[in-house]
Formats: sequence, C-alpha cells, structure tokens
Amino acid sequence: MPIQTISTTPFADQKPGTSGLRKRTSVFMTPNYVENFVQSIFDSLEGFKGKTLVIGGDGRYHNDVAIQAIIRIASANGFGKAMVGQGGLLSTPGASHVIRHYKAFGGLILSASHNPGGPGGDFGIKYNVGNGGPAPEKITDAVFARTKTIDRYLLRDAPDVDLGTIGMHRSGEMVVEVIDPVADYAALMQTLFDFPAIANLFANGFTMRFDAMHAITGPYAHRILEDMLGAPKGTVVNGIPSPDFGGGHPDPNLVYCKPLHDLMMGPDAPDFGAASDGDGDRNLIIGRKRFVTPSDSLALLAANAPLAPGYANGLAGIARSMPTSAAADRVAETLGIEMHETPTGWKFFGNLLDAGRVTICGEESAGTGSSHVREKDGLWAVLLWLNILAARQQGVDEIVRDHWAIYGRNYYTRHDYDEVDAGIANKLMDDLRAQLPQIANTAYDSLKVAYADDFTYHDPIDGSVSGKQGIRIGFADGSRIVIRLSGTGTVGATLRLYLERYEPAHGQHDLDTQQALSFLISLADRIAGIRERTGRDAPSVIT
Ligand code: VG1
Ligand code: CO
Repeated sequence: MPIQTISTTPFADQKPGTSGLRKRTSVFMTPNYVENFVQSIFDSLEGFKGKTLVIGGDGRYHNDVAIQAIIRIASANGFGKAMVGQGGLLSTPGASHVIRHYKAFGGLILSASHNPGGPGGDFGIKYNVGNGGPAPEKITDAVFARTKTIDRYLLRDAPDVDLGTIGMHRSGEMVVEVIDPVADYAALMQTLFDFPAIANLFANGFTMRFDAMHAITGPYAHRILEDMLGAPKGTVVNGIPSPDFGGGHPDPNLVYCKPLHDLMMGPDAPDFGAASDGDGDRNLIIGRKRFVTPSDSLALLAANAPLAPGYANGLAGIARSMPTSAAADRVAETLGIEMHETPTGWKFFGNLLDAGRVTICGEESAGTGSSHVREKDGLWAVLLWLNILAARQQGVDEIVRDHWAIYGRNYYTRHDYDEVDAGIANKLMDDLRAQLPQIANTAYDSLKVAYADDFTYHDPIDGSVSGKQGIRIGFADGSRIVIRLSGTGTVGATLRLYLERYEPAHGQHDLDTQQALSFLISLADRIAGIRERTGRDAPSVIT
C-alpha cells in the first residue's frame, strides 16, 4: 500500500494551549486541519521510526474520523505500531498509563476534555511524550512553528482499520493493535488501592453515585466500581459515552453536575458522590451535605494517602498549580516534604514527577493525580477517597472538618467570565500588569499587599522558564487574588478570577464561601475593573 504525499497549506491558528489544540469541531472538520496538525507533530519529533504510538480519545463527535486519519499518517511516517483503545476510546489517564506500561514513543489523545462535544461543540488533539505526560512547551512551541510552514503531509493509502475488534490489525506496514481500554488501567488501580477494603465497604451497605456525564469514565467506572468492587448496579449513572455527552457539558463542577450536587444535599443522599469530565482526568467529590473543593481535596488526599497501600511509604513531595489554594502547602509543611507551585496545566508537573521530587499533584480545576501516571486522574482520586473512607470509617464531612481543625481552612472560589471579547480581556490584563508595582505597596482596608506579580515559573529540574502565567496579588494574611486568561477556551477569551482566604485551625470554618470571600471579590473588581470592562454584572460560572 503506497504512501501518498499530499500537498497542503498552513492554518494560522494551530497554537496548542494549556492542554493541546482545542477548537470548534467544525474547525477540526475543515479539510486537512487534523492532517496538518498531526503531521506537524511528527515533523517536530525525532527517532520514532518503528516505535509505538498510542491513540485514543474520549469518544466525542469526530473521534472516529480523526483516528482513522491519524492511523494513516502514523503509518506513512514510519511508526512501527499503533495501540488504539477499542472503539477509539481511551481516557486521558488511561492513555498515559498505556504509553508508560508498553514503553510507547508517545501518544495522541483526542479530546477537548471538559468542553462540550458534538458538531456544534469542541474537539481537540493533544500529544503526550514517552513518560505518558503532555508534551512540554519546548515541543508544543516547535509544533506550532511547524504548522506555520507545513506544505505536505504523508498518508498511507490503506482502508479504515476495524477499531471495534480487539486484536492485531494492519495499516500498510504498521501494526495496529486494538486493546481493551480499561484492562491495564484497572490492573494499575489494583496495585495502588486496597480493593478488598473498599469492596467490604460496599458489601456493608455503603452507598455511592458516580456520574460519568455520558463521557469516557463510564466504561472504567462500571468495570472498576461495579464489577470489581461490587458496588450495586446503578451506582454509575450516565455511563455510556456519547458523541455529544448527552447534549451536556462534561465539566464536573457544581453548575454542570447539578443533579449530583442536588442529590448529595438532599434527604436521599448516598454516602458518597463523585463525577468525572469528558476525558476522565478531572474529579468532583461530594459527601453527604459536603462539597469538597478540589484544592481541599488535594490537601486531604495528600494528608491521608499513606492509608492506601500504593502510598504507604509516604510522599516525596506535593505540587499544585499556582491558582490552586495553599491548603496543600500546610500539609507539606507539617509532613516536612517538598512543595512546588507550578503554572496551570499538567505538563508542568511532569519533570517533578519524573525526578521523584513529588508524589501527588493537583489543580483547583478538579484535577488530582500522582506519580502512577503523568496526567491528572479522575477515577484515581475517587478510588483514593474510597480507600480513605474505608480505612478511617468516617464520613466525608467528618474527615473534612477534622482536616480544617488541624490545618485551618482555605476558603476558595473561582469566578469565570466566559466568551469575553479577546481585545477587552487582553487589555484588562495588560493594564493590571502595568499597575502591579503600585499595587505591591498598597494596603486595602486592613489587608496589606505582600507581593503583586505576574507569575514566572523556573522549572527546578530542566531550568526552563515560563513567564506570564497569571497575575497574583498576595496579602500579608495569606489571602490571594489571582487573575489569568484561560488557555483551553475556544471562543473569545475566558477570564478566570481566583480568590482565597485563610482561616486558622481554631477559626470560623462554617461560613458560606462566597460570603467569606466577599471583600476579596469586590476588591478584585475594584482593582481590575472586571465588571465595567466586560460589561458583565456577574461571572458565567462560579466554582
Ligand atoms: C483549564 C484548567 C487547568 C487544566 C486545563 C486542562 O485550563 O484551569 O487547571 O489543567 O483546563 O484540563 P485553562 O487554561 O482553561 O484555565 V482538562 O480536564 O480540560 O484537560
Ligand atoms: Co479533562
């Protein structure tokens, strides 16, 4: 089967963001759009001839078409083998594990994660390197440069591969192995967690609802929670992946996962509620009448991880993204282990994990994970929570309160302003940046500013420097205001405002979060002029 060289012209907008290239599905369906980007990735890599490429996605609309194109391009470029999840499905953490486990050269993950799918939704492609993690900026910058000059791509003239059938297939000279998307991942989870203890919990009447949001974690959750751990059938809801996520928005927050939240706050709440996002790397954790903020969850998981067999020897360190609350910092301090603050996006944790400097990482956006893969991992977080609940024999609310009583509480919220005019959003950031030197010397009422800067990350492992990662205004009492623009939105700009205030161990832990942060919320608006400039009188989403 011959290799064709197809001439093409560049697209100007193929710049990877926080997590790969994300655009409207209609943009990805433009002829040559997928082909150009994938060929640009391969053109930016060296040494993959004869090696293995892992391919899978969250099952969203256009997944199937894009995967067949990728297989043809990979074959034409000389990969020796492609490993593809059955039906083209692999969760993001599942793909990360497959890459590591089979020592693949890298992988392509097709997903726009928490963004809606379908013909009117979003699509995305992300390249992960051999450690299983998202490509570092060095590679994504090279890919973007290549997309601007590309003039041809290589295509194997071969028929579609039957991705429904597990086993060995071919695309030209390249072997295509279709694998069970869940099996290897489930086996990994068994090595980390006390499955008999969790099964015992369910056997003794512990109740749970897991909302897979019509997305990729459905098959994983059915197999692991219901089949392996014995949770009653029906524990997993919305468990069949659908191309448009049942018309929903697969972001496991209190807005888009409201039915679960309502259930957990109501009289018929099960003991534990959880959800995951489009590609399975995020997690939502809710106990009976207790929502656990992702930042608190990170701190709690870090503090309790040694209760799970995989972490019985303790943690090397913890890392969190800059906007994530400092709750985990207090745990690291108490444990006497390293704490790292990185820019937003999982790619910045890779070096620290590879170097063995940290074991658990997390982001305020409902992402937590560990050294077991190089992505955040939704089901992993759920299983670690279950392991902790089984070991401590306490409810979620009790565990959270205990934690605050020891470490204090970091009240935390994020306000998103979606689809803001990009010009207005960029000007707001530029003007705020220009004000930082004055802000740094100011006191607002009793709040004294301790620092005001645009976060720059110096990677302690490879020395790389990433600038302009978000504006932070920190106060003497530990409170913080952070403002940055999203790198995953596909329409206009998304402005994210993050607010945090620390209440010590013996302080007031029962305030309403928005009330507890009301002074900082209005101060942020006063300093940045968000409402006036955007013309919005409220955020689009509060988490
Ligand atoms: C958002 C989150 C970030 C996360 C990223 C990818 O990025 O804030 O924490 O790593 O999404 O998550 P941004 O640039 O829009 O703020 V996922 O689950 O969409 O791959
Ligand atoms: Co995701």
